[in-house]
Amino acid sequence: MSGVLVVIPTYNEIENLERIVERLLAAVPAAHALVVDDASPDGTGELADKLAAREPRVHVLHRTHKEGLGPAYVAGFGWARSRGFDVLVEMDADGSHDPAQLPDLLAALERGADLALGSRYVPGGRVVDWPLHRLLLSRAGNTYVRWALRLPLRDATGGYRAVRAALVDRLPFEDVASHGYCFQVDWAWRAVRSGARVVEVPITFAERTLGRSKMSGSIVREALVRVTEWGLRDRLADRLPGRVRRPVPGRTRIGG
Ligand SMILES: Nc1nc2c(ncn2[C@@H]2O[C@H](COP(=O)(O)OP(=O)(O)OP(=O)(O)O)[C@@H](O)[C@H]2O)c(=O)[nH]1
Ligand SMILES: [Mg+2]
Repeated sequence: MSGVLVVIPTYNEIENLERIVERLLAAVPAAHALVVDDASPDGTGELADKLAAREPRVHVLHRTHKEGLGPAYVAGFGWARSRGFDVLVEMDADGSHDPAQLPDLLAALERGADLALGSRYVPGGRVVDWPLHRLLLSRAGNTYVRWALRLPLRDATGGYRAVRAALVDRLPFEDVASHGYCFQVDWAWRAVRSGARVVEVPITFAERTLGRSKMSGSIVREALVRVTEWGLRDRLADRLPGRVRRPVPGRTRIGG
């Protein structure tokens, strides 16, 4: 598959970054990596610059503030599109996503998918070494998402995915406002509703061994509030036959 860019968002991942980039380039030598760093105080951004200086397949996008995962990916996707990559990949820096499984995601795109979601909760998928409370939170979150949004996915919150750039161009990413991992739910849902071919590919997800998690209560609350709001709005729209969810052509102002 040509033109693959792996976007790796980082915030304080100095112990993990070099290893993940090495593993990635070993697993898929044709891929390029874009590190999107939100001015990590631990020097991750400077390390990324050093890696980029010695390896032409590594690129860095520096951002000035910590804004969360969503805005980092939106910026990374914009960077990728302006340079013509035609497959974009999301991958964490902390080693939870195994680069050796990236060929499985890319193969799903080659078989015709627009979006391949690395899934912990389809047959063959696994979670290794997660404390029970994290596993329960993730399972409960996904169950709620499936029910509230009527989304036919087992793992909509995961952050290891590959997407055709043509789908990224079709979805309105600029108004995907979410910061935490509900960003992942948000755009997976948009992809499914747009009629895209979305498949789940089993992955083995491993707990990070170095560095600290950025998961927080506010990320969980954001996801809960937004998913509930989207689900209610969606159901309400179904119940009001007079309401249309798309602009009415006759009322669309042209050139105005
Ligand atoms: N650029 C950027 N990257 C971030 C930000 N928050 C998290 N990340 C990165 O996003 C990836 C996922 O974050 P994690 O902290 O591993 O979150 P998580 O996977 O939900 O939590 P754990 O499973 O506990 O590690 C990692 O590579 C982080 O460094 C952010 O605000 N900005
Ligand atoms: Mg992680």
